[in-house]
Amino acid sequence: MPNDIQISKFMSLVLRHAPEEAGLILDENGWADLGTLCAVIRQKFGASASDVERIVAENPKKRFAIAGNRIRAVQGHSVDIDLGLSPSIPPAVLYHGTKEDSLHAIRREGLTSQSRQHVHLSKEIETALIVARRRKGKNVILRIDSAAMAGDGLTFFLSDNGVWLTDSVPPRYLLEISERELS
Ligand code: HQG
Repeated sequence: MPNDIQISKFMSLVLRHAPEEAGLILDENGWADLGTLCAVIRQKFGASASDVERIVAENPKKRFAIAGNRIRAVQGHSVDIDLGLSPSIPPAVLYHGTKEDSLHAIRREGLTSQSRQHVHLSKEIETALIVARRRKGKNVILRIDSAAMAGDGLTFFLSDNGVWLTDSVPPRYLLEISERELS
């Protein structure tokens, strides 16, 4: 039984950040050749093409999309690709989970995309908490006034797996949620 999580992490790595590690070339929309990826995965993990299809279908966050003989990650890229998403009107409020260590910089410059192409935001506060908990340290949840941002002409995109994406969030649209409100 191949290690699905390991394979999924490898797929995220090569489809979002380092395609060259699997000899892949991403087109301008982030699509890569599925056969090439499956061949690398067979060699590295002993998993078949149908395992790859199953891993894509069963991925809990629906991180990947297959179209014919092509595959791509639906968000989270650091490589410069265009997902081709149309701007969407966001819910009035969105959330972002982060760590206390980052707060000083975030208060000063707002949320910036760091190594990725976008800032990632969620509709549910619970999702933001899960994102924050991926890292060590004290969790901080930020409430984003997305209605005001959209009203000021800032653009949002909704990824195919339900993540809200935007270029950056200036500090004036951020509100820190206290621990008390979280419990
Ligand atoms: C922080 C996972 C200092 C930001 C998750 C975050 C998500 C700043 C970190 C997805 C900052 C970037 C994305 C500033 C933002 N100064 N730190 N001005 N602005 N930050 O991993 O949102 O499992 O690139 O708060 O579930 O944590 O990969 O972004 O802590 O959906 O599919 O800089 O990754 O999805 O970290 O996570 P990341 P993220 P997957």
